[in-house]
Amino acid sequence: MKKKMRVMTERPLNAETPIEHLRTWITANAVFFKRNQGQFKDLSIDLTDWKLDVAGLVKKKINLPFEEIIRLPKVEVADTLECSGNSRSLLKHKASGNPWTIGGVGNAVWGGIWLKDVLALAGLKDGARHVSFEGLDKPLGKAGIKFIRSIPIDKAMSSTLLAYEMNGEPLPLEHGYPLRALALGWTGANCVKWMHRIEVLDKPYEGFFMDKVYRVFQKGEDPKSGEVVKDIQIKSIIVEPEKDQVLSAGIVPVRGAAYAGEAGIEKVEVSVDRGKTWQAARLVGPEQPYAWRHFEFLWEATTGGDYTIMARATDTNGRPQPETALWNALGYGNNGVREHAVTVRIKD
Ligand SMILES: Nc1nc2c(c(=O)[nH]1)N[C@H]1C(S)=C(S)[C@@H](COP(=O)(O)O)O[C@H]1N2
Ligand SMILES: [Mo]
Repeated sequence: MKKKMRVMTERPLNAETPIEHLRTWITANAVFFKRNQGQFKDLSIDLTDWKLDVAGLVKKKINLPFEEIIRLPKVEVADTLECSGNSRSLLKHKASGNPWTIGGVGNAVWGGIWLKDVLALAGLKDGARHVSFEGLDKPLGKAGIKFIRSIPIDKAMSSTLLAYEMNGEPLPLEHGYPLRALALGWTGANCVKWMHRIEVLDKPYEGFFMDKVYRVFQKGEDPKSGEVVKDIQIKSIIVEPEKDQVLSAGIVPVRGAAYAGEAGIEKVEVSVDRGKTWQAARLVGPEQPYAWRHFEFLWEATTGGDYTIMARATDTNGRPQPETALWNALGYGNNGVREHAVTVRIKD
């Protein structure tokens, strides 16, 4: 029996994908990680009165019913989505937030339309610099904080999708039905779900989810002084064998996935001696922009004992995965080689 998702919080739902479901290139919708700031389960979205509003620095404000969205040219693209906080619990020094292990990531083929086609219908005014997305989920707390995020205009015009399908199915409610933004290769926070409003702005949107969180800063610093979390940084995860597994001597396949956001994967190397020596892994499976690449290394384990396995990826811009992650107060972007080491035992 395949394992169910690892639920971290029930309301709102935050749950990660079990490792064994990270072994396929496509992550099935049912086990795809779920990350929510607010409640959505009681949202009743009726397509007949749903509309996408486009406002702000546009020549003509528009609102598009769903039938018009699906009449625009359809594209299908793969995109590996990762929560900024993924692997947080593997950091050596604790950081606050959901205790993700490695399952806050998944790869899907998304069907939808290019954001640039929608912006072209409205027409951009001079001074358009950012595009904000607003979700329909329940605003948070007494202040009624809405999930609103903005991305720079270049990203919006070059490689941002508005998705209404996920792996060939209508976008599931948990993943943002009926429409979500997908800034391809960028972390989940930039990919607003249950989207119903786009506003074109002259500067980044100011609000809780832009200024207080999803920024890289140190303890005691003003969150706003830190960089906004944008593109996914190079990383690799080992999905087989699993930590603490006891294995027989012989050929032990070491498998995993590597991803680098907007960049591709050039190579992955594997070490079975805690990083002393490295050998090339074979890249396997589909190779597509914005999508992870799986790798495999057949390790000949001859002698019994404990072994620490590590993987190290390099992206197509020649940037290597860092040996240890850059620590920050909210524990974002843990992509350290050492933090992702897996220790196993080979039986004598
Ligand atoms: N409206 C809305 N969009 C949202 C969120 C949210 O809480 N509300 N969470 C974001 C975060 S932090 C992540 S990691 C992704 C998770 O997408 P998933 O649940 O489809 O995997 O959605 C993003 N979009
Ligand atoms: Mo996230």
